[in-house]
Amino acid sequence: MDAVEAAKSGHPGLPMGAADVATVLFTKFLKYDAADPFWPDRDRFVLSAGHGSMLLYALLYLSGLEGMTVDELKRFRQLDSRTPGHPEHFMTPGVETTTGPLGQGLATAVGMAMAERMLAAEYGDGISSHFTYVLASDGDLMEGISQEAIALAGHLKLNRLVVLFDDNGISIDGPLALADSVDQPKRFEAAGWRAERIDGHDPAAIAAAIERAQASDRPSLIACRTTIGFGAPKKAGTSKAHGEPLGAEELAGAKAAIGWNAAPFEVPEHVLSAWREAGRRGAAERKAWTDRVEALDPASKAEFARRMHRRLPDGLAQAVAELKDGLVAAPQEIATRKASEIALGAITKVMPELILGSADLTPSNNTRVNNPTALAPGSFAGRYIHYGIREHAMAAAMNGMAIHGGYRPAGATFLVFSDYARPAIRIAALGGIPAVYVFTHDSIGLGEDGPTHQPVEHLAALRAMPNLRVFRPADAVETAECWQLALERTDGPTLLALTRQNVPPVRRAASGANLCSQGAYELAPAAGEAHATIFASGSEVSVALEAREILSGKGVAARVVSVPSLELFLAQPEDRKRHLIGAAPVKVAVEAAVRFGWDAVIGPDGIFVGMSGFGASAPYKDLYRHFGITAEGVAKRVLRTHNL
Ligand SMILES: Cc1ncc(C[n+]2csc(CCOP(=O)(O)OP(=O)(O)O)c2C)c(N)n1
Repeated sequence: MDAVEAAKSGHPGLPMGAADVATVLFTKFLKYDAADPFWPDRDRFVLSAGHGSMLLYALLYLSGLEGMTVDELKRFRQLDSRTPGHPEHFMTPGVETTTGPLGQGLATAVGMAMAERMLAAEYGDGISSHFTYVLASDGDLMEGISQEAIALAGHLKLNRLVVLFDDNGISIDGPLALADSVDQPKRFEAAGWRAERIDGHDPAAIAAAIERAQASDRPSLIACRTTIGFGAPKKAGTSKAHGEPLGAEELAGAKAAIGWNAAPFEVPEHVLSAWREAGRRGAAERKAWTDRVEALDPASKAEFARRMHRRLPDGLAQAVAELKDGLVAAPQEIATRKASEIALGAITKVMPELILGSADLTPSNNTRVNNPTALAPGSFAGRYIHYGIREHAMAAAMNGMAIHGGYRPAGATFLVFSDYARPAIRIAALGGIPAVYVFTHDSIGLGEDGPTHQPVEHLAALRAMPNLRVFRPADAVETAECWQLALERTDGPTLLALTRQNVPPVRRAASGANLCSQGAYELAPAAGEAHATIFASGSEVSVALEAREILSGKGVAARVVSVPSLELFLAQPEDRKRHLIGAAPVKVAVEAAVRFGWDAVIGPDGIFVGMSGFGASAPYKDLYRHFGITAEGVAKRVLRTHNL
């Protein structure tokens, strides 16, 4: 209450309403040790209702987490504080994941619970055995992503996932009844969960329900009936307690109601010491866990540490190098999704932590390689995940697995359906989570499925997202290089946009260096002084090369620059960029997508050969002709502009 008041902004209602639930959980059940918020086998607590962030900060302060001082509480929502408006795991130790966009935390927690069981299947319950608790609000459960997430969790029987639903019947517009009449326990039960309703202000009832949840063979929903803004004389139970400070009068009234006489931000010694003791409860368990890890055989111990620290296996670079040599020696005209499958064939052999999966497009995404076992209900000794047609929960669960530690998730769907996953991709980008998206069918080149399935604006939209790296490799060699770069990255997500259709090999010469690592490189120089530079990505790189040939036949020298990652290229130092863009009078970009973003390379008067609207349904070669994305088309535009 004091912190929200001091910040003159924030949400006091949830912290006040859910304080009883959180207190029982943190002081009696949650396995954690405030001395080490990163202990791998701690219970996870995800505040999915991120707007109630002050609840979490208060809990971390009370538990005695280093760095979470009363001063930080006083700096709630201020620049560079550990107490930002919504919880950010990259800002605040003890915060398990970034939340705020409702529903994300719940779906992320599903991934954490998956990773916990998967690690247990590999290393035993002695190494991985914790619960994942979620505090979710009405808003979390109204969001569509929650349906995807609970269906996945129920199917897999993630029995160590416990959702504490802050069932206060209030959202911003007023009573929930304005817009919702779902029976949440029934909904969860229908998805394979155990569900019950309790009084969320009755500590004994809360404790008993958590005990039942811990013993369940299914994930559990505990609908805790609470009063938002509990204790505030007038605002309690109303949406007025939601998103604004209480105000002096309500604040005084709320404190008086519970006999609280301490000054603002002061916690009486006996209360604080009881909490600090709770914060130390897990110390012995942590020590016992550390001893068990120490007792692992040396190889398992080293491998466990490697994976938890996200260090790549020694064999990865070698595997990619050998693969590239093989591809150059025996060039193949294949789709880049097929090239990705080939790359994964080599990579999965050396990288057991790579967990592939698809949102029900496995045969199209080519993500299932080397015949891995798939996760199944109650069975987690697998390397493959059938997420179902749930792109959004897939991307969020990937975040959870990656943040949990021990796994590098890579999930797949069609590029056009990145829209269905985008909010979770954004969390990965914001939070520096190294997820990999294997998004195939990346342009009109997918052909007959037509414009609903043909991305045109998606590359531009995804490139616009800070800290998301988008790669669109041109052939099998570039695909191998882009996979390597995706896996080498540990500070953010990478998206691979891959073709459905076959593409000719464009990288014919061996190169030890990873030419994709700076986003662009000169693939074919001009014969003599260049009149034109043609930039292209993915499937259009071969179009650019062919155009270069045609132009050469007309006595016009052109060079081709392959741009597997436009934004990575644009982030290079100025002189490198200028050098690669070059001084040719004509600059052309070829990409079967919208122009947006390319002006940074070709300038506003550059020639763009691509799409300006939606695609159409037809065999892909017809579409390329129809939309003028052909070598002849490119050559003609170059010749026309210069009256050559
Ligand atoms: C995806 C998304 N949409 C909208 C919001 C804005 N918002 C924040 S809290 C909230 C609803 C609050 O109701 P509830 O979830 O019941 O939380 P309570 O008021 O009970 O704390 C909304 C719409 C958001 N944070 N995320």
